[in-house]
Amino acid sequence: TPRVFSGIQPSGGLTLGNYLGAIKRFVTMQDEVAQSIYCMVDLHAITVWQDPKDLLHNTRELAAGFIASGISPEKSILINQSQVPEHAQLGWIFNCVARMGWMQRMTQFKDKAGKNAQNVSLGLFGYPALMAADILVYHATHVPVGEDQKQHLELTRDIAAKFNHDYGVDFFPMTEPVIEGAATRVMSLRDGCKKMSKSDPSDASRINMTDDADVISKKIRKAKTDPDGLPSDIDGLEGRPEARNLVNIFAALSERSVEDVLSEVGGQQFGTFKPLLADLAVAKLSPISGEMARLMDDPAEIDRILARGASQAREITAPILKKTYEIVGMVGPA
Ligand code: AQP
Repeated sequence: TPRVFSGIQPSGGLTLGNYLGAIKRFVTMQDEVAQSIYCMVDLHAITVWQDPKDLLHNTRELAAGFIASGISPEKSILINQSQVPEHAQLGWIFNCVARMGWMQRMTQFKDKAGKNAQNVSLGLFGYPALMAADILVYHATHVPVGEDQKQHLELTRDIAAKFNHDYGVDFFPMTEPVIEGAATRVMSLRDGCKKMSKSDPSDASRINMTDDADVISKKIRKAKTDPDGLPSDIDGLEGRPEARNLVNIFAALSERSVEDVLSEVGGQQFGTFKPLLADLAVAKLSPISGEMARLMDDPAEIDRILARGASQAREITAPILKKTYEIVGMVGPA
């Protein structure tokens, strides 16, 4: 039976990229499959420095963002990674399955390490092995993600296949990525060739889920564009990454196809289109940020939801870890 798992790092506030590329799909999938698990991956977040106060705040705010976006703790299991220890336990085993050469090819590592590869944490290098454990400790079959995670999901399959092969078992499933829709790669508002990211030093590059209506409108008004008007078909977006990005965002927010949107707005100047986009973004995002703020007034309730999620999760992860230990030849969890 299909089982869905996905996670987001509490490494900052949620962005429109996280919402359109991941969370929106999480919400629809919770009704399509029998079981879905959504995770705040705090162990991943600390692969780069996080101020402890910020990490704690961002983890709770991310949980609030999930719930405010429509993920129901009754329908899905909502967890914080460090509260389910089997993630890290299986992660260690996968550190011993994954090969250095595989990790060195990961473009996210290369991007994040930059020229500084000797000075980043060992955890950042091993990130994809822990991510494989996050998924496989549930035997998850489907993982909704943005385009940027495709390579890590291929690595997850490589790890599962090598484990199964080395130990002569058919234990871990081959997980399918689910990468769908107009906004699988939302780009920076300042540079149409760069991903919108919570850790981009420029706040103007992204829309945060907690931005108010004025800030959203201002950021969209100031978003980089080219001098031409909007084309009436997709071919006209060729070589125009900023125009494509704004149209993709419009399509994803309004749940229409890019073709359909262009048939309506084709011919408009950005001076006309941007206010339409801003109004749409405010209409879709304000109810979510309002609900997030309301939930954040009661952090103890968020903690209770996460504690309940962790105990539901461990009913799945503990037997899978136990079986893994048996396969590997370990005496087993005490
Ligand atoms: N710009 C994006 N467009 C579409 N999807 C995106 N995702 C992230 N950015 C975009 C998707 O959101 C999920 C969670 O991502 P993450 O928080 O685990 O890490 P990330 O991909 O590294 O996201 P950020 O915002 O760029 O965080 P930082 O700046 O901390 O690295 C994933 O499914 C991702 O595809």
